[in-house]
Amino acid sequence: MKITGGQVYLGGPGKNYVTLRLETDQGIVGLGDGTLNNRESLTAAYLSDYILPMLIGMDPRRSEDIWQFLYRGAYFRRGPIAMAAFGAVDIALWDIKAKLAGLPLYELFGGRSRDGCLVYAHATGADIGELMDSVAYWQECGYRAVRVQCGVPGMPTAGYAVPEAAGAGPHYITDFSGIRPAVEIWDTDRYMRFMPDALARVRDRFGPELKLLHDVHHRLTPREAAVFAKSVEPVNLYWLEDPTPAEDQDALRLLRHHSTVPVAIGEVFNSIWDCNRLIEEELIDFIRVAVTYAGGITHVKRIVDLAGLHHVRTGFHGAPSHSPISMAAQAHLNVWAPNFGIQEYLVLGTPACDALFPSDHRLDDGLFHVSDAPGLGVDFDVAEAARYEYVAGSHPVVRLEDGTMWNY
Ligand code: CS2
Ligand code: MG
Repeated sequence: MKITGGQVYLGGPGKNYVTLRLETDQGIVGLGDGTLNNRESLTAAYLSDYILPMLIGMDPRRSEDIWQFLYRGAYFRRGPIAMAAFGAVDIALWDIKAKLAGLPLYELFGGRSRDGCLVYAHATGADIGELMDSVAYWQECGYRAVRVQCGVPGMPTAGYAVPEAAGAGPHYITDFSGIRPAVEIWDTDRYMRFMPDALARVRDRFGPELKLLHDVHHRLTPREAAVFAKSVEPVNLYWLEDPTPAEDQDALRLLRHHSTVPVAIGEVFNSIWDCNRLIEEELIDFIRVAVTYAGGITHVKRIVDLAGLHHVRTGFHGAPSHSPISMAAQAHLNVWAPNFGIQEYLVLGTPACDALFPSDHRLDDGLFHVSDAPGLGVDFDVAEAARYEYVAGSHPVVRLEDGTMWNY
């Protein structure tokens, strides 16, 4: 069997999806996703200019060897752009493999470990009143888990709470602000004084059943993160996400020493080497890598297996920037993984997105049910794709009030 050609499509409804189509001499087409939020044209170029020409003539069934060829052959290791481009190829090769076998992808991993997979939505509001309405909206939609982000009084811009109108329904939270990023102002003291009480008020209002998650979005120092984690323990969060930047994997030791709050980290990682210590030393409870960003199914499955040895569950990233193709790949891993935790999943399906990526995956009663169609169970309408083009943009940057550059 041989790869005979392929195309890269850049664009989509509300997001610059990077979609890879691989064609084979047996008429089977594989779909992959290389969408790297905020820098999409770079992975598209990596695929078009370098990878696609190399793949022609290769046997698509040799997905492991092709992964090693791309990773070792690049010489300069890892990095988000390369690993997202490799991820697109890998997802497409697994799609081809499963279609060749006439099986849904999860069967190739080891079959189902569950029927439906727990998902969570994003509740947000510019103030506590809007936030309560937003939590109520997603609970009424059937979600059993909700991420809770609230604007902070006196914080000039939100504080990583996208001030959407409560109950806005299925929508893209496009955090893009044009190619020159908007500047958001952050004040840790205001956040530390306000957020624990806001989270406690949400817990009081919605009771003990609803799973509540909160994303600190890398904004605290390790010490501040330890103080904050301790202060929110009474809220009984399902997880506290990205409490402190984790390039320094040792930074989590302090928090772990002072608090039992569950910690979720990983959406900015692109390889097992970014998180192996966090997992092996059990400094986290959930690993948040995204299949596209972390080199595709082949590499992420290694991360999931390592996590499974250390009581770490999966909580794959699933922001609205993720294509239905990468979300489908994650859905198949979710239904197989013995150490599955939860999946971030916002888009309830918009007509434009469903027209571009037809599939019979479905959300029911707060659980995601993956398609049993052969392969990923998602298609790509090439004619529909012609309606979209790339729109350059970046999400905001963050500075402290004195102008110091901080973490978005
Ligand atoms: C967020 C992301 O969903 C999340 O957990 O951290 O939406 C993040 O802000 C974006 O992916 C950044 O591009
Ligand atoms: Mg996050």
